[in-house]
Amino acid sequence: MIAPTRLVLHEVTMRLKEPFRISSGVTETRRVLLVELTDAEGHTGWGECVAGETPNYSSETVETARLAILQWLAPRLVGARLESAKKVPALWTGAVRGHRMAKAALEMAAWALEADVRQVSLARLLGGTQQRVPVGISLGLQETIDAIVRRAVAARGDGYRRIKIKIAPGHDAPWVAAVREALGPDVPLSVDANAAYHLEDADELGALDAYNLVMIEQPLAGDDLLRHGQLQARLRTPICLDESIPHADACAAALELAACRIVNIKPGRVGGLTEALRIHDLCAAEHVPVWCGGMLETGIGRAHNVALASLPNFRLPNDLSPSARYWTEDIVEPAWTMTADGFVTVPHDRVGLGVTVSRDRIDDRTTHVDRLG
Ligand code: OSB
Ligand code: MG
Repeated sequence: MIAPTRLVLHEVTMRLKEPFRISSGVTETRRVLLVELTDAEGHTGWGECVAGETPNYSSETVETARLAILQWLAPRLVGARLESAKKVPALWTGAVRGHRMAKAALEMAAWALEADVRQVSLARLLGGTQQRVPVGISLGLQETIDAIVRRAVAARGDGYRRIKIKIAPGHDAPWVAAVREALGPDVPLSVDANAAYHLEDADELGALDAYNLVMIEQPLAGDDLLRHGQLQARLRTPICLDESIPHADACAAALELAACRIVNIKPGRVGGLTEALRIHDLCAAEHVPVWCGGMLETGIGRAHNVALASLPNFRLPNDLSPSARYWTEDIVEPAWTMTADGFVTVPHDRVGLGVTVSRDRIDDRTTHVDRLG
């Protein structure tokens, strides 16, 4: 049973160690909404909203998420009594369309609250089975081929088990060729276009078949499953969908259309962990491997992602880089780390998120607070 009575919405500002550029925009500083849910007994659950400052990855932003949370979502959650966090999405069914990143921040906080109430790890509560999960790195677009090659080689040295580079028109085949050449033939390498191409670019994308890539992530528009199916039929390299999978039904449609052979699950993108579990189970039944993507999360969102990635069908390296890759100082303790051979340990033996949220560090970075209840 969970019965949240109070919500605090903290907005913190976190400066990335290095700007992160994708085909549609660049992030230098993250403004992050953190959800703190508590019940009358003092149990706590934290969630993080992955919406960005601008609507370049998704239509949601920090401001739309704040509005949705305060105006429509939290009033239905705070004061509710629910059998489990799995029942949270039903509070909003029909009444609130979309706003999945806003929903996810609350829903994930509810899962963390339930783990605290039950005194189990979030990983166990979700049904996670893996003791450690493999980590891949996502490298942003660089100014020069030399710069991306240097970063890829450094990442290999750090032990990452898969290296992904962002691509965009004008930053593709020659860049991928140089990275593949520098890494050698066997290092798992993938690319992510963040929806920058059109089906008319199929020849350019087909040229990437030469580089033995694990996958091409989200080549076409997020709402274009049909053309992803047409493109996949022309490529040897598996397509992985990210932006195109906002919920389990879209995933089912993608698989029916053979629009991808791999699925990137981000709980923050799909409305939370309940929907992420549905996508996981659907893909497992269809023998389609999944992996957990990242949204430059703080240690709180990362904790949820690590717990989710411990489920059995997460069979490819996940974008779960250690805290130190992004932040001078994370807001959880201990910071998230990676072993020399590229794994993150799942904290099955600790209650809840498996890390302690540092209230002092949050307070130091807080620019705005809203309260309900
Ligand atoms: O497409 O996976 C993406 C970051 C912001 C927006 C979209 C994406 C990303 C990443 C970052 O690739 C991965 C990470 O958190 O390390
Ligand atoms: Mg992606």
